[in-house]
Amino acid sequence: MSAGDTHTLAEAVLSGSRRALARLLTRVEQAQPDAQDALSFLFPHTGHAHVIGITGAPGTGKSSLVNALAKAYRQQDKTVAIIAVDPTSPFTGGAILGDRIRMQDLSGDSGVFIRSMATRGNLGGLSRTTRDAIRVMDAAGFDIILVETVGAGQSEVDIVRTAQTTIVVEAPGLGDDVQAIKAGILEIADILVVNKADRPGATNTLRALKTMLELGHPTSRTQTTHHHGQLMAVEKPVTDTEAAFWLPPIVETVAVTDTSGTRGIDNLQQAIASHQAYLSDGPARAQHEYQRIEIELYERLQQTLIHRLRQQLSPDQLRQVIDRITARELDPQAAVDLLLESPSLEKTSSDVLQLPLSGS
Ligand SMILES: Nc1nc2c(ncn2[C@@H]2O[C@H](COP(=O)(O)OP(=O)(O)OP(=O)(O)O)[C@@H](O)[C@H]2O)c(=O)[nH]1
Ligand SMILES: [Mg+2]
Repeated sequence: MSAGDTHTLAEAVLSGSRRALARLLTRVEQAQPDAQDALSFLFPHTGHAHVIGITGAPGTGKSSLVNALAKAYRQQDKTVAIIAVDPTSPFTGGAILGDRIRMQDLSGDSGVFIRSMATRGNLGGLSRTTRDAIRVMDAAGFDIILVETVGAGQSEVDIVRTAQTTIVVEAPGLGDDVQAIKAGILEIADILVVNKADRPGATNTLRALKTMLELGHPTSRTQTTHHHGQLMAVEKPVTDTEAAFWLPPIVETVAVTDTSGTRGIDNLQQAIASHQAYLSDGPARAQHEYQRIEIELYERLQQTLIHRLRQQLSPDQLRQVIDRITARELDPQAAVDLLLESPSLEKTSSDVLQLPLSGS
């Protein structure tokens, strides 16, 4: 495909073609060199969508929630794009097949666009591809972009950082109450959901989450203190700086529709809207966006620099350096300095900012 074709494709995306959108997403996913041109072209048209990340342990009901949320947004006439990121299974994987079936009742609605991304062996890195896919969807004009990832490792945390609002989903009956929640995942939550509230144990999960939040969050209203040798809970006074913090609300939901119908989806939508309002209020927004872009920039710089180095160093050079470290002639940091100073690399530092960021 020529640069002109990519341009046409990107323009078709802007004018609302779903076919062009699907084709461009494939190019982005495969890290095709010309995809970068399209991304650059589309970038000025991004920044309008509200990107909502939904993460949590496997089977907590993320896809079911995405489905319910998408329907609720459609009822408000908002257009919705969905990205289900599966870091492990191949494209035909069971999880994604399951998602397709769960989200079937959304198909046929042109205001909804669903994309699964199975990214094992992905060329450009999982979080970068996800970010790029989100940007394409954003440029395509969707109001809401829902990104589902399994909250299991660092890469998922990275993906979630792409979102403006992050929802961490917990459910009862996944082992020892809150054990299923990794501390790192909890920290990134803007909203906590206890899904499967119809199941026994939901109250325990809710209570455990509340305790964890109250102990761990900077805006926590209650603090424990020792008083005459007894542990007591005390209320902290509200200060101005604290008012600028966001205390993650906990929302109970039932996401399945088969028997009793869904529950709490409206509350979840309200929590999302409140978070969006909080974000669009002055300093919080600027800070949030700055952080997200900073993370992305470092990630791209890192990938590009490493790629550039790999291209310029021969495997022999690398092997020699490793041998010298093994022989204790060089320490690893001195080796890094040496490699960066190598004459063949002189161009690297000055050229890096002009490099295309596709990394391919
Ligand atoms: N009882 C009950 N079951 C639910 C609820 N939400 C989802 N489920 C069921 O839980 C199972 C897992 O739901 P999914 O939506 O696929 O969960 P997930 O978190 O997307 O799963 P993975 O993507 O595989 O990690 C399915 O059988 C759902 O029908 C709920 O609110 N109550
Ligand atoms: Mg799922």
